[in-house]
Amino acid sequence: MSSSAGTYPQQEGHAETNEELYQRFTKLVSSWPCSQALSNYQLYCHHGGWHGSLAPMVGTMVADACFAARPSDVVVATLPKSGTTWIKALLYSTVHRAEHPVGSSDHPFNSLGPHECIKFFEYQLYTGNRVPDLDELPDPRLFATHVPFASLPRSVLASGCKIVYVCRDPKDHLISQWSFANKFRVRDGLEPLSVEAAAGFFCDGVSPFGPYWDHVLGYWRAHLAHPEQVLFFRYEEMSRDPAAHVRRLAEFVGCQFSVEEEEDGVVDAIVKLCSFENMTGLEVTKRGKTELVVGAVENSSFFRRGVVADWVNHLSPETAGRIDAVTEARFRGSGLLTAKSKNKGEIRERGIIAGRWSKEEQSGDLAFILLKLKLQLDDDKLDLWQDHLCILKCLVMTCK
Ligand code: PPS
Repeated sequence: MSSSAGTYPQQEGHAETNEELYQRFTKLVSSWPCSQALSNYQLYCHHGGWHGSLAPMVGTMVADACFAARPSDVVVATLPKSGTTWIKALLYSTVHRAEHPVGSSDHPFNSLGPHECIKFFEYQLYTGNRVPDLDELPDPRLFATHVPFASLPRSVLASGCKIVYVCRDPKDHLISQWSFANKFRVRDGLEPLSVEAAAGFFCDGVSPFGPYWDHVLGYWRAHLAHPEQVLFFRYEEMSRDPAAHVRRLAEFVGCQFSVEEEEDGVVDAIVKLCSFENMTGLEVTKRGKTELVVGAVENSSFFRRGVVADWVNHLSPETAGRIDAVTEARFRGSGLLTAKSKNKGEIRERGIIAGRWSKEEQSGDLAFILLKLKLQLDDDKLDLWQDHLCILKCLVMTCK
């Protein structure tokens, strides 16, 4: 992909160079309030809303000004630490399965990480005074972004192109973000943040591309209004039934699996290829790096544990309760908190909070939990194991 050395017309009679465009936006973002908070970078606050570090915010504005979307484009949108790497891998391997069959010795994943296969507007494409020439990319072009719905490049919305959003339980998102930020804080000679301090910033909305709740609600509402344009996945549901999500993803972007492909096990092969276990074993994950505007990041940093409800190992019940209370208050009435379909074979939508506690569970009634497990084991085996394992862990932590 080449970078145009051209100019961007700011207004009639004046052509702004790319460098001037970047300088103008850098000056603007630098004038906004900022705070380090839950990051290893200064996070700038835009219109009292979202928080991002300087270069990606500038890149976002340049993308807004210069990116020309096509209706056939697909944009992956996520908060950081919500399953971006995973959905990029699933989308890329699904869309490109004809020219890159899963299992082929020259599959791109043998030499490129998912972030190289599907690039971020604000971290990779619109960086370093460049306005890339993306016209030469074949259809469908695949892009990614962490920005809130309202800050998407305007042409994305106008073109009607597809958006694939993934959200994650806020507590797991926080723990993943906190671990990631601390790694870089230590590298940069900063004190690591305590998890309680991180949770405090998070609840105040000062987290990368946060507030979390505004980000999720923005895409959720867009999904409700335009389900054919915005697909909404949850990390927890993807973990429960990745194959159903791969099928849904393929259907959404218009490349359904044929009967032959189904019979040949292509869906399961994609799930396996993109699984945490497989991806972490690849040489490119172990030794490769991805160039981002904030610096080169080791590919291994995008993988940590890859499980649902790891928050129980880090958050006290009080802190978890505080985050859940904010989530319940912010998401009440949105439809994001409630459980939906129970039909076999369909993607089942459940509340956004992983390891949700019922009244009995909150009061720590172990007998009730075990009884419920016994009664419902056949029907809801996986869900219950997942949820109740968390609760039991919490009880053990509380008893300690
Ligand atoms: S980033 O930096 O925004 O791209 O990070 P992101 O990929 O959104 O989130 C990283 C978390 O996702 C987990 N992960 C995966 N889970 C399941 N399957 C696969 N293939 C996978 N790849 C990455 C990763 O481990 C991070 O979660 P935590 O909870 O920290 O383990």
